[in-house]
Amino acid sequence: MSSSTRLIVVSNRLPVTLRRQAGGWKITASAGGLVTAMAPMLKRTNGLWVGWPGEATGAGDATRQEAIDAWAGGSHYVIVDIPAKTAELYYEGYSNQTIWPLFHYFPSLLSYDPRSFPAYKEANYRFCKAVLKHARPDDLIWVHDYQLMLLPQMLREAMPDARIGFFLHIPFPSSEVFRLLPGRDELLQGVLGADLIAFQTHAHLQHFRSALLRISGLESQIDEVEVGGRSVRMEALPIGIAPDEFRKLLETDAETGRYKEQYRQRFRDRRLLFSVDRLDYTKGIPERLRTYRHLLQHAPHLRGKVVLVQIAVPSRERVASYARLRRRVNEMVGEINGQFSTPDWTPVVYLHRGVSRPQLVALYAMADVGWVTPLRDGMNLVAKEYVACNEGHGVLVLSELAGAAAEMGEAFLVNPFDIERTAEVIQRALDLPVNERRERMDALRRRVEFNNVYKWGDRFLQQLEKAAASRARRPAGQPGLLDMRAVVSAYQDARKRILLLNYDGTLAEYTGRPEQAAPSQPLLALLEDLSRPSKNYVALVSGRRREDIEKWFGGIAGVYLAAEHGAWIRPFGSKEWVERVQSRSNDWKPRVIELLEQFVERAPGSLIEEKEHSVVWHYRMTHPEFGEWLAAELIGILEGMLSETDVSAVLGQKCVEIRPLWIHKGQVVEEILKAHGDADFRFAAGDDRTDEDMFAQLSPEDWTVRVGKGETRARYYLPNPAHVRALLREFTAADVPDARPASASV
Ligand code: GDG
Repeated sequence: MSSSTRLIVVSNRLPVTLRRQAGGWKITASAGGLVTAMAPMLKRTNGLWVGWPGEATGAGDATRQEAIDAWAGGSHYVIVDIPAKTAELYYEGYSNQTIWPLFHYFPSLLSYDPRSFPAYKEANYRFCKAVLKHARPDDLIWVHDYQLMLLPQMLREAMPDARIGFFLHIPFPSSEVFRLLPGRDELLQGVLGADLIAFQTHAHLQHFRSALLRISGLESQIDEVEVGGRSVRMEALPIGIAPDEFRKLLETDAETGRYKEQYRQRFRDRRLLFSVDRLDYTKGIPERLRTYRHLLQHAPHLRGKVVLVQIAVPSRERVASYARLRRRVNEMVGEINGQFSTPDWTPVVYLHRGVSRPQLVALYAMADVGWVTPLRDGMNLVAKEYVACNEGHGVLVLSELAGAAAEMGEAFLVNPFDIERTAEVIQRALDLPVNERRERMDALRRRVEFNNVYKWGDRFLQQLEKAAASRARRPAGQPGLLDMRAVVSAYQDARKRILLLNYDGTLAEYTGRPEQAAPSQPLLALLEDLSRPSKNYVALVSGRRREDIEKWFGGIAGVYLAAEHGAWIRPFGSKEWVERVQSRSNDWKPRVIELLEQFVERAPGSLIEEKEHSVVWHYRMTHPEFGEWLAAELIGILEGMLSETDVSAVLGQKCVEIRPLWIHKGQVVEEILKAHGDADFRFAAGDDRTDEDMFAQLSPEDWTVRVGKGETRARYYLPNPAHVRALLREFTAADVPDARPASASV
């Protein structure tokens, strides 16, 4: 980060609590991984934290902001006030009863009040205004989590050049689940306002990409998506903990030491199973209790020998599903203790409240099993904290549905819904020889220490700076209308020219059926004229079948032809086609065609086009909305079906094309540029997603032209193929200033 860069953190809650007290305000800082990670960066950059104070009263009372500034020694905390009713609908409503259950795969717990989305918008807007009041052009703005998904775009509209990053702490669900969300399109557009969007795991990132495609029709690359003439980077950046803080407590804190000794005595003859969670239905507490009951029933020798300490920190108590959960957990604990307790043994020690850090750390250190089995979790820091604090004798039993599972392979991974298997695994963990326990724990500890929260924060900001810098280098905003005079003059001045032209939708209008789009005589003459000057290298880069391209354009000598997106080429000056094939396996084709046939039946008027290396489903002739809807469904099915292959499905202009990943127009352009890198005029025109691969090979100074509307990385646009033909005609006229070209009537 450069010295003038300042960090602005925006999160739903400010990391402080404010209570009114006689003569002023009582302010206490909250602890937690995020605060720990942000603190050094905020300090280093003299940064700001913008957030809502939650329950605190005192909106409009200036003494509150003054008190917090005095406490922080400067204006480091910016309070966002939200009126009570809006706050309820925004926070308890849309955030915690709509987004939260859905993103954690609990659609049955989703409840949606139509007033809550406008309130969510309003709350996001209040955050936006607060940020705008303080933001400077050089700042890095880091927006956190699901409560603020509209904020990046709101900020982008107000500050088009701002550097904005977004991190989602919770899972991003499969697009099948995400599509159930009222407000889904706005939320996607909202986060796309950022330069960098980061997730806890690759799986979440993939789900997000799939939602972009299936809900917004946006194609993305592995880590990038084009939107509104900008590119947005996407990353998986798993959050870590601050291991030093835990180590410090263990090594030097007397209170922690006392608790450790106390627990050592208390659990002397027993094995300690330990869980700590917010009391949330995603954390799998009832399932854990059921598993424990099963264990005690089926492994009677463990009775009296194990204790489960379950800490459940009260959370969101005003939401009905949480109140129900609380009752359910109380009942279950009562039942288990009622059934199995003896005068000197209680199987479950249940605390419905938080404990102090020293107590928590002492329990982590002593526990024989860290039982961390959420039904779904973005990351789960408890798993990492347990590993950081344990003395090496313990075993981590971790849900495979927590984001942490992706990095913690040495844990015993379980499916928490499978009670019998999980109970077996707990038993195995208890029986595991001590050296194996140590080996696993050491490997885990090394990773937790290495991938700590400081690295996570640094990495996020580095990536954000990079993403914003590459946006700034790109020409700003939407493509501008191509200035004919400027391009013709550049063409005229050039010593060597490359012209890369797509055919359908670029040189010729679309027709109902692909075979009806044969080029007109004047168009052929125009291409002939264009390719005549010796300094011109004209390439026709099409996705069509080789037969079509050969039949239609084979007669024009000097033109380079590429068919099937470059699977076949006819180089400059050659009459022979070359097959640029790296793998001949077309095994996937019959299965795909079988599927497409079902889609043809469902959408009368649609049709299948089979090429040598690809297959296309065209739906131009179907009902437009139904066609789009089916195309999204088809892509979703194909994504799963082809996940193990190098074949992918791409949305084209009213078609879905299925082809090997290695075939794309970018490759053709790369080869042409390699051979003719000295060309000082480079022009490319195309109209659909497959042409973006062409544009990607060219640099910002080149003449890249998108034909028609749509997301593009091209610098310019032209409204339709007639304009492209008119431009090419101008080119040919520029070469023969005094003579009208033969193709003047195209
Ligand atoms: C969200 C995502 C993601 C808990 N009880 C006590 C206590 N804690 C502390 C733990 C830990 C934190 O609370 C809980 O963090 P988690 O990661 O487990 O869960 P969420 O609150 O749901 O957080 C989650 C996280 O964001 C970060 O990105 O991992 O997936 O849902 O630090 O130590 N601390 C004290 N007493 C307690 O009783 N002192």
